[in-house]
Amino acid sequence: MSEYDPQALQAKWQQRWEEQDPFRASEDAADTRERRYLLDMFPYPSGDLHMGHAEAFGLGDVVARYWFQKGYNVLHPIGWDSFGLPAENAAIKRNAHPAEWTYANIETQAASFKRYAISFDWSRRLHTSDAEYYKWTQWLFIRFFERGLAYRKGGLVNWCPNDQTVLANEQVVAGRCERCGAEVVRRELTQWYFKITDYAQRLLDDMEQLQGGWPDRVLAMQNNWIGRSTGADVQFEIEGRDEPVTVYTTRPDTLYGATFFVAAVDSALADEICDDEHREAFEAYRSEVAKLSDIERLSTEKEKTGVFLGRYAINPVNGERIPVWAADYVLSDYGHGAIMAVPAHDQRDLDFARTFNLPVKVVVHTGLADPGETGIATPGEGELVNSGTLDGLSKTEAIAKIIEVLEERGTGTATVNFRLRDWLLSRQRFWGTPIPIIHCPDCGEVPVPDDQLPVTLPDVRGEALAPKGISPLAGATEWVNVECPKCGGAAQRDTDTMDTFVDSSWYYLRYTDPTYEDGPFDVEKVREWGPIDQYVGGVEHAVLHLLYSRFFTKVLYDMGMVGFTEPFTRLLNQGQVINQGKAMSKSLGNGVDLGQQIDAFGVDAVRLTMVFAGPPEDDIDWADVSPAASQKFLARAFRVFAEVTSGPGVSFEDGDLELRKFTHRTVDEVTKLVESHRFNVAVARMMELTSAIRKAIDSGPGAADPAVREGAQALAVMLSLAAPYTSEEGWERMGRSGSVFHAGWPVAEPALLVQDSVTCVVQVAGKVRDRLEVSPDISEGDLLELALASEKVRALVPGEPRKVIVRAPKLVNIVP
Ligand code: ANZ
Ligand code: ZN
Repeated sequence: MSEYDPQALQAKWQQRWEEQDPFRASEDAADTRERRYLLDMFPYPSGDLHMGHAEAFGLGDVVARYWFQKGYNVLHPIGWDSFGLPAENAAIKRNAHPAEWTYANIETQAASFKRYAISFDWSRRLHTSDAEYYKWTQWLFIRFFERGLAYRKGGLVNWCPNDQTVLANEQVVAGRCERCGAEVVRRELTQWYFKITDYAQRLLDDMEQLQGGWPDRVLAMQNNWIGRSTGADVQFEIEGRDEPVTVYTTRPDTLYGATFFVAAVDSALADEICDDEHREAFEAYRSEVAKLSDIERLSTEKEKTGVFLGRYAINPVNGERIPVWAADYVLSDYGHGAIMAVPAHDQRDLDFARTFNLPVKVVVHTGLADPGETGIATPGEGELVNSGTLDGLSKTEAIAKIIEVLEERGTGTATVNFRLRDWLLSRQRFWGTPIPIIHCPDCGEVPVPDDQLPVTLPDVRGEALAPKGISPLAGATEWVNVECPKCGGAAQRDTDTMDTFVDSSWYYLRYTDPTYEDGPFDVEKVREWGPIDQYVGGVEHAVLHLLYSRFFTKVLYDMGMVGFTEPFTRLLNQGQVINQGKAMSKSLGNGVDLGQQIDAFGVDAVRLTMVFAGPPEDDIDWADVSPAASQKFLARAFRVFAEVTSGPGVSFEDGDLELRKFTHRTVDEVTKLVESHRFNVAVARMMELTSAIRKAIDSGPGAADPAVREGAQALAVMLSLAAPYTSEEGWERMGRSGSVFHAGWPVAEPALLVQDSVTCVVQVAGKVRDRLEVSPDISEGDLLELALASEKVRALVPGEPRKVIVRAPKLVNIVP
């Protein structure tokens, strides 16, 4: 193998690494090395690894391998998020069990990960669909249930008509199912929820800990999703109803401008207060709306619709009678499901008012034209008018004052509201964690006793899994019918399974000891390893997995099981791999197959291309990068390693000073670049070092010079982060024993980083007039200033020069 042959290197080293198992985290108590925990979001086993995996895991591996080189005790585990719909759909199609497809794909992916040389600790592998894992998902569910954090309620839920299952709000993207893209409809169902809303404020507050460690955009997305707003709850009497009705408003200052009242058409309130005369129209309208998605309901484009309910509400501040309407733009599950409408200052209310000819009353003078005429609401700052004692106040002053008044009279209070809803976790599908609850006609919801966990899935396969709107588990009568654990009477198991996001909300804790039998995780070990120092994954999880995991961690903290409140200290969101400017897709025919790329260019070239393409957060357009060029570079580095002729014991101090300085400067820079995740620039520096060594071999001190060995060794270690096969082979060729992976990160000697000065020639009209000693990295501006300040130059160029040419650091030419 004197020529660079990536496929041969892969065959050779993959086998050796399999034997050596080089990346085990140490649990030895005597091992005092600092611990670091790096985690890539675990994969879903759909088919083989793809380009997206290659990028995400390739970038994470740069950090992990850097930490190994730095001598940390690194935990870098891998497992599979292996429950979920695609397995079930494949099983229906092939008349098989979802486990067959799932575990076959896991094996395929595991083999590909090994070939792709990610530095995993393979001894910690876990699969969320293993009974020994989901036993603990169930155990956690029961703990949440006992704390009142898992509960069942009826209500309108998001329903995917294609997958025949409910979805959490987080899984509805622009009105469509996050998984299959079908338009989501609403259905009335009784379902299990996690009370994530109890943690809304803490989910916001603790983001403080994540500042700087997480991308700003992810924090902003979570912030928006949680959607905290401050305002007031205001009580309105409804004529002929005993109890007042509460509305939530962020603008209590506009109370005098409320000219009508709206209840969500699908709310119990609307149904209750509609009078006989209007009932027919109301019910017809309600069934029309039931067909719409939330997105359609809230669309500002859509013509406003609604019906008058025949009743009046009383404005608590001025006693005015205002008509009560039902409409779809008010949602039943936000605030209190009813609003006071202030058309002058809220656009949706104004659109509605104009559609139904309702009055518009300006109560904040903003200096803008009358909304009743322009059709443009004025929500901004201004001075209160037509508002009794509030007149003359600013918006902020008026909000404070009116809240005071309302509280005094007992008709309102200051309130904080969150847009976040509870997490709907039941799924009417088979391939998931069974909900460990037994429904007893006498005792109600009874958790399965801990010593009877796990509740394993019954054997259902093929056609029996086809979606029917109820869980396939309901058909497994023997499994469903059980004795009530409390009273012994006839009872039935819950037949829904959990959202797979429950499985992935705690897996990072289990890696610390994936076979632990006394709990979901070993509390001691989590204390030693947690929280995760660096998490790597796609931004598509910004409000799903990342929010749920943060919630779980806080609950576990409250249970005394973990000592931290945030699971992921730092988060890296890699970009996407796209092709020809577009996301890869079957319909566009622009997919790129990872296996083919590896066959054509070798693992290292593909990995290096991923790392070199640009900043890790940016998308990589595969049409713009060149794995062939990466391969060429690796061949050049390989030849350098192969040509080193001085022995391993040689003293570097005797080496060529210029090359030594170059090497140490590169080490210094690459270290900083890797630390700050500018991996692409780090690769560029390694390429420059490779050229410098090449030059030293060919036209400098020659291959036998100790500086050549020093540079080549440093290069091999640094390059091992992105190109493990080439580096490992190079290391062996240079006669080094042991793996390059644990060779230790090179350390730059400060003495070799000091830059000497360079001589700069200063010309006036092309003739040399002066020489200056300057720093080699002087800026053009500074250099010109120095040159113009030279006495010899000033004598010849008294005024403004006509023209200057600056070539820092070596030349300045001035034309007087
Ligand atoms: C009167 C008002 C006047 C409002 C005004 C706004 C501007 P955020 O900020 O999202 O919390 N609202 C309350 N409950 C609603 C529901 N169930 N469905 C639809 N809209 C609802 O929004 C709070 C504002 O949204 C509330 O303040 C209310 O309209 C409306 F010049 O009350 B406001
Ligand atoms: Zn019972």
